[in-house]
Amino acid sequence: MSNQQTHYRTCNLCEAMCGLEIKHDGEKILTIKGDKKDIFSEGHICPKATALQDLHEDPDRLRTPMERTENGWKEISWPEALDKAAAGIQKVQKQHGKNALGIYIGNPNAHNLGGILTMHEVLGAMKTHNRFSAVSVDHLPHLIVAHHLFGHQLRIAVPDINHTQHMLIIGANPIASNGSIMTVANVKQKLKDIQKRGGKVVVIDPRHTETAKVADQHHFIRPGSDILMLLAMLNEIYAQGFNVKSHASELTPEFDKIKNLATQYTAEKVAPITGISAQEIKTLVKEFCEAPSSVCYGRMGVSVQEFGLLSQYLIMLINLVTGRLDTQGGVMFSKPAVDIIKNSGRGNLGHRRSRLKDLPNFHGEFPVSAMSEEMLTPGDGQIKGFFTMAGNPVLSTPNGKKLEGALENLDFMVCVDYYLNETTRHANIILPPVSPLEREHYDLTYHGVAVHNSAKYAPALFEKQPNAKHDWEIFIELAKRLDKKPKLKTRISRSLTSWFGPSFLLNAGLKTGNYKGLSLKKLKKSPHGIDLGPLEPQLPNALKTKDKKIHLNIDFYQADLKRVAQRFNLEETAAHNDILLIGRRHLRSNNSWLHNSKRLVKGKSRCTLMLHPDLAREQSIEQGDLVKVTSRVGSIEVEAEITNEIMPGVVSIPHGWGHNRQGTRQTIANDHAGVSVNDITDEQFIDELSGNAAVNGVPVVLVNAMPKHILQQRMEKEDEPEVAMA
Ligand SMILES: Nc1nc2c(c(=O)[nH]1)N[C@H]1C(S)=C(S)[C@@H](COP(=O)(O)OP(=O)(O)OC[C@H]3O[C@@H](n4cnc5c(=O)[nH]c(N)nc54)[C@H](O)[C@@H]3O)O[C@H]1N2
Ligand SMILES: Nc1nc2c(c(=O)[nH]1)N[C@H]1C(S)=C(S)[C@@H](COP(=O)(O)OP(=O)(O)OC[C@H]3O[C@@H](n4cnc5c(=O)[nH]c(N)nc54)[C@H](O)[C@@H]3O)O[C@H]1N2
Ligand code: SF4
Ligand SMILES: [Mo]
Repeated sequence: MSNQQTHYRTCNLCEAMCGLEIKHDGEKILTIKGDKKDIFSEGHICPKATALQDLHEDPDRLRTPMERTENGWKEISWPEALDKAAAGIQKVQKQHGKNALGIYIGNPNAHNLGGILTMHEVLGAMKTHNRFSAVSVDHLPHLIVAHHLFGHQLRIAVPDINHTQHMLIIGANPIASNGSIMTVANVKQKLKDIQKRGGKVVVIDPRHTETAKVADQHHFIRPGSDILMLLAMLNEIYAQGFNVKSHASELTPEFDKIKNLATQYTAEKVAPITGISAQEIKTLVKEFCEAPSSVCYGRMGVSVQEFGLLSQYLIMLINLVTGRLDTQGGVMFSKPAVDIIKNSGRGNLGHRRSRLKDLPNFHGEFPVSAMSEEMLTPGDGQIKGFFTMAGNPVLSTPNGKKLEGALENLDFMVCVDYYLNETTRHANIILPPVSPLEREHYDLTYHGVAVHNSAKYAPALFEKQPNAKHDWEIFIELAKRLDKKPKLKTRISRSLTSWFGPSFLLNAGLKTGNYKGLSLKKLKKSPHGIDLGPLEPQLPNALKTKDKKIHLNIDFYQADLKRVAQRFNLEETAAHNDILLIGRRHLRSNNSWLHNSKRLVKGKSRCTLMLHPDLAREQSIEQGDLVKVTSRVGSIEVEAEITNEIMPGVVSIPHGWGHNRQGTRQTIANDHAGVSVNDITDEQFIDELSGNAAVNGVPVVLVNAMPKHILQQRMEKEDEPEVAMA
């Protein structure tokens, strides 16, 4: 007899916070659809949502702790695993000092309520300065700009996409990524709505992306040259007299200094290098400024490249001097129910510098680009033990090959992860948490950068198995073992969390948060979420600087212009000829870890090298040929996809593939392996100002490794081709 039930929750896979309606019969999932009544997403979902079922049911997903032994992997009990994990970490730290333990925090932690609320327990107990995370191949520049200007790393301004009349999108592809540092569901519709209201969408990207296809205008830009375009735009704003005073500028003591920041970067001078003509840059500025409202927004393409921080700074300056900061339709601050800003550190840049590369840390984390070298280079402070939580840095961070070698040589490694994958296969102990459907959810992170204020809580859909642990339970159990003499306050908070689960912390956050009268009880009564209204101007209250002013720190940023001058010669009349590598995302992927879902990976290989027909001709490459792509650090071989979608002189390979490593346990991903672009991204290619990795704009050389017809013959002959084809 069927006993169909309906469960509502928010999808935790990407930043878009889509409401899901899950029909199930006991433990059996029947359907996963968009929740039409969800007040934030109104029924929108993407194909990844169904992967939550695949993930939950995946026989490859680890359900028991694992120990690597001489005879291979062995299942062990939780008490044994936790004891061994703690003992191994303690041994490393005892022998080589506290900092001999490295920690890597991966992206899915940000989508994990219990994880966020308890991570400090385990980090605190480990007491190492050698901490890294995916932030430094991602949005580190956003955090630093927010920290400097607004006084807190999480006081991030987001595009008011629901009200803007003009959206300038630089290096972001929200239609594939579903939006980032801009939590918005159904972004395609939101962009179309801008057009319906008579507004405009303009995209600047070296590829004619899915987003560019919807936009009114698209300009190709030479990778890594955005900073020049942005400087020229800033100068044009003044030249055309569009700079305005606003309530935000009144709060900015250094406002008048912006005008002369870098006046030599005129549209004419930067045009040949960027590939966007002077006239086009002038028109971009004119249209942006003449629109009744407008917003300039940049993501991965401008953040994770050589001038990531300076570019994000310029984007903020452009919004500020045109009066678009904290105004409707411009960049605004979200007002989440739980005030995460009140409850977390404001960020601190350069408090420490990395041992070898002398890179600044931010908020206690060193740039991930420094990680492998810190493991490989002997001396005081060398990383000998490693702890990862929800991360796959072998596939996700620059020069994954080098990292792989470093992991092999560690004394001890523990991973909190539910897959035996490219990173965790190096662990001594793997501690697997429950699946996302077995835990409660409230989006602490992404309500904080949402384009509309709301709050929603969902209980776990399925009760976890008796022999299973949440991420937060693992963290607390490890913390207890590592830190045997905690302070009374810590002991109490650990005990309460262990008893009541993280929702008791969430409830406290709601009750002391930004809206009176909210509580967990109230949220539980509203399974489709509670609407808390559109974004509203919040300056000066939103500022977390002590004097309630916006601090431009102009000297700090201006100093970085030296690097720009060294990198680009304005007297040149044409761009360099280097072939530059960029990344891309696909709607059916999620970084490196959803490739074990058949529904998501089926069909034609997506791990291809996109290149323009002109470049292909120059390099004697034809459609489907296998191309050897070489950078300073190594080579990969990948199938050519010749397309007008990408600008000449640029090639694109998506990240997160390369599931052909030996000894992993992801059957479907193995069958659709692809190659890892991060085997050729360069850990020495960074944004020196922030330490952020530069995975976009990596110079590469192409060689035709094998024409398509030979490749096909080979593949027919061999069951297991030598080259990784998905
Ligand atoms: N489907 C899917 N969704 C995801 C993810 C995923 O892996 N798959 N990942 C999630 C995560 S962790 C994040 S951080 C977000 C990222 O979200 P987005 O930043 O929107 O995603 P990307 O596709 O990386 O977009 C970057 C764009 O920058 C362009 N680009 C590359 N180099 C340059 C350059 O030098 N200048 C300019 N102007 N453009 C450049 C690329 O062509 C690309 O279109 O997506 C999230 N959502
Ligand atoms: N070349 C290139 N490289 C990139 C990017 C790019 O655009 N180009 N994008 C970068 C970006 S934006 C990001 S965010 C990073 C992502 O980098 P990472 O965060 O290191 O890697 P992911 O691929 O997201 O791997 C997540 C891991 O967490 C595990 N996992 C998933 N959910 C959970 C959970 O709930 N609990 C636990 N304990 N484990 C879980 C998965 O099994 C997987 O092993 O990649 C970066 N790397
Ligand atoms: S867009 Fe993101 S949040 Fe929405 S269903 Fe897809 S993966 Fe989930
Ligand atoms: Mo990310």
